[in-house]
Amino acid sequence: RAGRLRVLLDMDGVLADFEAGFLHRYRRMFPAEPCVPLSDRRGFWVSAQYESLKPGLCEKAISVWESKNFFIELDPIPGAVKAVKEMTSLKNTDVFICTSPIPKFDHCPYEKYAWVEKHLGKEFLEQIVLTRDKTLISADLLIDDKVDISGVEPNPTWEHILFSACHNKHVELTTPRMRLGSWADDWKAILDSRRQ
Ligand code: UMP
Repeated sequence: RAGRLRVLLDMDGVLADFEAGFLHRYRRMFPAEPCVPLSDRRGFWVSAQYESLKPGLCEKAISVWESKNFFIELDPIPGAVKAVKEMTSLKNTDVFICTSPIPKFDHCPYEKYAWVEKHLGKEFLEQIVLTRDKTLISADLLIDDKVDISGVEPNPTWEHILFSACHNKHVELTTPRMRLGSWADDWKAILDSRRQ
């Protein structure tokens, strides 16, 4: 595959709107409990921020994304579907979805596949990588909204592009790292900067 660019796209927070879907369902399931507006979200772990808001809310937050139909009902992030289709049609470009399923496997892995079929089409099911450790997967780029991506491989092959999200937009990046503010930004230029 010499001369081709391989891109990994994270799913939650990059293609599917996990944060908005979570808040919406949490308020429906726990109307009497306090919540964190998206503008106040800090840190990747929703469960940790909710626990610090009130003891016991960690468990309640987890029960939200463990519930049936949570993942399939997530709305696409604005511009994501168009961008993925466009990226896939680019010359010399291989696009994969790289996503970490939650350990409770009753619904999540199934619904992630169903979401991809629904929004990107059956052909795209071939491009899904489910892994809890993204450092194992080799690629040129990983577009992901999680600030710290680590695992057993100390030197992943990919360059991490931080996709902006409500929980990371205040984070100041230390090492010279690129950000993609949204799918309206120039993601093609970022891909081109990594081409040989
Ligand atoms: N997730 C948690 N706890 C949280 C927030 C998210 O377990 O507080 C899970 C749900 C998503 C998964 O399915 O993380 C997303 O992982 P990435 O693929 O985006 O790294």
